[in-house]
Amino acid sequence: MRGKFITIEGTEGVGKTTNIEFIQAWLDGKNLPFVCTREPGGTPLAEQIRELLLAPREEVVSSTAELLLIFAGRAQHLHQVIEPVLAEGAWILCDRFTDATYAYQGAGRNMRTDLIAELELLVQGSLRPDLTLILDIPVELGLKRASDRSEPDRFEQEQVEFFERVRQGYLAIAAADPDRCVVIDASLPLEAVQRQISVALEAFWFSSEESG
Ligand code: Z5A
Repeated sequence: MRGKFITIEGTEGVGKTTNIEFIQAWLDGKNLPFVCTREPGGTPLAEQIRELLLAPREEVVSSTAELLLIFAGRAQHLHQVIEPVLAEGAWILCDRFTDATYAYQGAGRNMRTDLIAELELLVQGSLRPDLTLILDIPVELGLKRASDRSEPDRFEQEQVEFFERVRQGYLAIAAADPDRCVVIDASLPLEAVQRQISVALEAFWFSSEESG
């Protein structure tokens, strides 16, 4: 049987990295074979593309160049990792996927979503995540949490208004696709965040067992 494809999303500093460890422990607890991966990245070539995308630079990066680099990395990641792993019956846990493109490039950079949808179709065909956890917090709180980390990358140098659009982009995706997306209130203490994640995972597990 084909594996399941779980993605985790959110704006800056929502706690994806922190909570991925929790989801990995849940998958282990269910004895499910899985691969944890990320975007941009996930293969040597796609990780090189990630470096190109995140590096701060003086040259202004065109939104179209950024979008095409993201989908180039995604095409390689799908071909090398995601598709074969799912076909073998293992699960994929991916830190960001195409919802990030709709949120960051679509809502954040004001790029046309019909163009993003065309690239999505070209690169992914009909493949979509089975479950997406969208960690949501007020932008200012996320930026505060993230501010203690290393030097800001090219995205982290954006203004608050950019991240507000990204946040609203994610909430619109969740509203449009409630069967796949679960919004998690990530502003709460970690234990409360992980309780919500656990409920979402158990509900998903139950429905995938039911559907065979
Ligand atoms: N990007 C894009 O534009 N288009 C695309 O299609 C894709 C990506 C796929 C890199 O992503 C950039 O790529 C991203 C969008 C763009 N740019 N931005 N911004 P990334 O996922 O690698 O980078 P990131 O967003 O900066 O994620 P991160 O580094 O993994 O951070 P995080 O997961 O959101 O947060 P964290 O490191 O787990 O937590 C931050 C801090 O908060 C940390 O000190 C924690 O201990 C603390 N924390 C976490 N949870 C809590 C709670 N509940 N309470 C209190 N403190 C907490």
